[in-house]
Amino acid sequence: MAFVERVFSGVQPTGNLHLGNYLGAIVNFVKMQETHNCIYCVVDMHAITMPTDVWGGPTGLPRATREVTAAFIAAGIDPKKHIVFNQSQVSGHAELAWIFNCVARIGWLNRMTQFKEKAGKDRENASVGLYDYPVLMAADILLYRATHVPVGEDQKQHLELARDIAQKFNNDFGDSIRSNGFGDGLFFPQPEPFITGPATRVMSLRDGTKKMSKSDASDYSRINLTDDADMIAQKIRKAKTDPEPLPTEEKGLETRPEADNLVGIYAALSNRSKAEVLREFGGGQFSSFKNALVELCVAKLAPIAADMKRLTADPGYVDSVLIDGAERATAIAAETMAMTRDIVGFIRKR
Ligand code: AQP
Repeated sequence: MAFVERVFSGVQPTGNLHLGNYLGAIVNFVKMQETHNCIYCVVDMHAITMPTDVWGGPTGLPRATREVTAAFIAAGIDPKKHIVFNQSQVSGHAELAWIFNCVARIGWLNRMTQFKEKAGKDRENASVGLYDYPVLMAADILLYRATHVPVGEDQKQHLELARDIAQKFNNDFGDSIRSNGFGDGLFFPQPEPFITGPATRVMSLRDGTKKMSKSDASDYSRINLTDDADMIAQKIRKAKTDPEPLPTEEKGLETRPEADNLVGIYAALSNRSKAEVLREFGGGQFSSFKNALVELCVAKLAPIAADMKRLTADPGYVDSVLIDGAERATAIAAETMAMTRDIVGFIRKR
């Protein structure tokens, strides 16, 4: 079956949207609008897999959902040409996740490293939702039969699981797909991860071996999209480095994770390669490179922060974007779900 090329991706409304989310995911969301039909989702149902203090509970969640939506729009996503909505407004995500729960195998989920990291030592106390997170993510993507998924490096394993689920569903229900006239047995596409650019894994400013993350206890580990110029400058000046000058060639970054990270951030924000950045700054001290990085970060992020502030001050407008997006998403999702019910053998009203 020839699939219409469609992009789907999501961001959790768990607060502190940071430079890693921006460079690893949102920048590519913006780019892909030029070539694809795109669906971008604020995945609020994923957010509630963590304890309430992480996502802010019932009063914090709407604020965080609007903030991610505002970041999408401020970064350049066009919610009229494409679709922007919050996951919980489209019931198909949960419905398809249930069917996929019956397709995915426990052994597959047991291999997911993100669950191990997020559950930590107290695994028995983690929510069932956190364990099942990758199955819901597969449903998010395949509900729209999306073919391309722009994500950061950390989501690669989840994307592989989504591909396995699509393939097993197509195999398990191949005869039914054919007898219902829904194609040659390939009902769900194999979604392709789109992990590209010099910043697919932005690291913590305090430790170049750890991912920049919303949940890091230290705010100095990340640059938030809402940080003002002073805060950005403070965080970059305090960022961990080593005593050597910057190398002149990229291979000199191999054993220097902090230097590699800062050069990668500069490269991504200036649309250049790391080699080009090192041609300009290699051999120099970190202090002058950091000054240039502060200037670049502020120039790129300040307009986004200002726009986010303007948008979040108008929650009525942001909600209207999400409601309109959810209506358009529902139309696509309803089609997939009707066919999926027929394929599985569920009786439905016609
Ligand atoms: N450090 C990162 N570098 C590059 N890309 C990143 N992403 C996240 N961190 C980095 C990408 O951002 C998108 C949205 O992520 P999410 O909201 O689903 O959150 P997450 O993947 O769980 O990562 P966070 O933001 O760091 O949160 P916590 O602290 O909860 O782990 C995804 O495409 C992700 O790859």
